Amino acid sequence: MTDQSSSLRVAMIGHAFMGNAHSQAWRTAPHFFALPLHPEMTVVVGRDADRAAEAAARLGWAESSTDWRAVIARDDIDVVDICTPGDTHAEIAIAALEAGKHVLCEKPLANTVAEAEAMTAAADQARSHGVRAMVGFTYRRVPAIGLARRLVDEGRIGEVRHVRAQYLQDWIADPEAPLSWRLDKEKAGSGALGDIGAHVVDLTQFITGSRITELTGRLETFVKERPYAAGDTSGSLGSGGTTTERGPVTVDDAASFLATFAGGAMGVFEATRFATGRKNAIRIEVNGSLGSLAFDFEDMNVLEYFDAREDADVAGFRRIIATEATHPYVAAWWPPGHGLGYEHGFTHQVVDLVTAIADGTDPSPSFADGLNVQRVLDAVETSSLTRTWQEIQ
Ligand code: SOE
Repeated sequence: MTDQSSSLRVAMIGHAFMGNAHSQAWRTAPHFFALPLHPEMTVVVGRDADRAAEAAARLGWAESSTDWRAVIARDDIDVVDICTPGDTHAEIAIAALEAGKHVLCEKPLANTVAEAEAMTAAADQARSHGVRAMVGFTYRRVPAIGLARRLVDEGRIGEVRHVRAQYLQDWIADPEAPLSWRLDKEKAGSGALGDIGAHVVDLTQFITGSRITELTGRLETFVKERPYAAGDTSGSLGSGGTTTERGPVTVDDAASFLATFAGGAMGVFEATRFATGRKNAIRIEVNGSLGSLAFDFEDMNVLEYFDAREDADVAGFRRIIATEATHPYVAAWWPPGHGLGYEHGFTHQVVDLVTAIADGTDPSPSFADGLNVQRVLDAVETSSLTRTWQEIQ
């Protein structure tokens, strides 16, 4: 019998790629971190009963269901974790918040600014009843990224002047890769822009502590038609068989934009799934008046730091291996140099969410932060269509 005052009973909606990542986080977090509340993996929800039951057994959920509405109505659920495509986020999140459940929602928060506004309003309303809402920009929780933020905060690189950010993948560079839901505007909202560009918008604003105020952007769709997928592509990125029939790609393949930050820095952004050879390269470089920082997720345990105050004859970028116990989140894991991976960001997300719920504080990034990112994405789309600069509210 569970002590309900110290447990947090979780329902997860969706069990594909993100559901797998979230499941390992819920499973692992209590084993490595001293959490103030104990997560119970109560129920996983999917559209197909057999596949949901298989996912429950494989991923460690006590039960499965095909009815998210019924699950949200249950008294024995405290947290709803949304791992479904973007077109369902608003409906599920708002229903869960109205039912008094804490919500963790995958990124981007929604498919449109209007949906993100409604979700943020629901989160504001729910907060007055002690209910918390968080959006899953997990890369904030990579130790090297946390360290970058800390160094900027401490003034180590001085005034930030340049922000250079790229998110590069190549999983649909092959024109015969199947038309997955991520290439369907109805389901995904946008393409590279929202799926991966959203991450670098969040990361650069997080690291610099400064918001984007204006931008001009361009979207491109290189491959306008693709073969339909032969099977279910929900859990994979572009792999699997295809049919002979083809359908339209309704999202961008690549996005780029120039931006201005509130603190005066100039930003250059790029997000693409056509950067052949780049698998998950999140590259961020920040140049300040006193130094620079550089990060690449393909070498995710390293943060490069240049201190412009050092003597020129010995100055140079140093590779900080962000695996010291003094680096964010690392103390709970391995001895120095033993490295963390993609999945640890999700574990840290669970730690921060559970801690915020227990402390009665707002988790970060909040739905309001997710709404801000949505406005940036929307501005890039409008700018691309109208060939104009756009201001962000
Ligand atoms: C696919 O491009 C994807 O899985 C994104 O949806 C994730 O947010 C990113 O972490 C990895 O790539």
